[in-house]
Amino acid sequence: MSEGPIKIAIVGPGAMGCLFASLLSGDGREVWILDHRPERAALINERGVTVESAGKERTSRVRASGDASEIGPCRLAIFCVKSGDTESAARSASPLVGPGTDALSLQNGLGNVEVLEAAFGDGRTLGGTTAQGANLIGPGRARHAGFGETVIGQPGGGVDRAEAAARIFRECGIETRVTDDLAGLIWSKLAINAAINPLTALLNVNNGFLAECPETLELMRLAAGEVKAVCDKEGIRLLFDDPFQKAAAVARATSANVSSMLQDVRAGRPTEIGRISGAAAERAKAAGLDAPVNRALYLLVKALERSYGGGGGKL
Ligand code: KPL
Repeated sequence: MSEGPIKIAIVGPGAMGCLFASLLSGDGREVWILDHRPERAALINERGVTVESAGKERTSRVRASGDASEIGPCRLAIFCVKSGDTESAARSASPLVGPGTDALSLQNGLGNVEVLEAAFGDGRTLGGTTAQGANLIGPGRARHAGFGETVIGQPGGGVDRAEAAARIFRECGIETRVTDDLAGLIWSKLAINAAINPLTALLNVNNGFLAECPETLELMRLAAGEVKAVCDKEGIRLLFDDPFQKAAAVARATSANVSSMLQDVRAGRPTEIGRISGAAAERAKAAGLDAPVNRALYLLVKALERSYGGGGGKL
């Protein structure tokens, strides 16, 4: 890739996509959003991306396009689409990925890095998690709802490419660390999401409610425990000893947050339940274990999606 400004593409203009586009913009970096809806891309080109944070608004000059070949190869292609859309997003994003590109998934759930590897080949992908939180409040507009560490790892071990990507994030003031255990990182986030997201979506409550209610605490304990049992059997090291206690602490720390899954339900969008509770239940089955709570949460959220998706109709 030629020398010049660092070119970064964000794949997906949702809450996290807008937040990262805004955080990474500036200082001569060329930040693009790849948006499959050309009319929204046109709006972002006209108005930029605006993020509200602690009562202040910041508008950043970010370019957007519905056509990845207009953007061309980037230093980083950061996937922020819903995990159910990773495959189709990877197909349309392929012109973003050249010899000097790292395709980085910052998505929830299992399987995203594997989809990117299948699309772009070994040695081109990175995975990560972020404790940053955001809510979408309009096209190209997000509210920064939570602050915290972003962690990046690379599949197959080593940290050189992850460290280079983390350096770009840190230069933009984004608190970022690198791990040499990407599987442990992804499964640790999965345990938290499996304990929090479906319950908030089903009960229509903020994260904090779950940590105050004895019944939801018990369901969180069971869901997180099932994820830990898979990890113990498969030799995956979680970042904490007790995923239930960690999930309860995250629910308390993000008590005012509307989880990403509840945001999807409120917006009438498909959720990421298949890559969270569904994937946890499948991996448990493959390991010869039962995960009845994750399976039930998966089925309940799928039924909820159908109720607003035109299947049964809401009363
Ligand atoms: O990652 C999250 C999400 O909403 O997807 C949590 C940790 C639950 C914070 O809201």
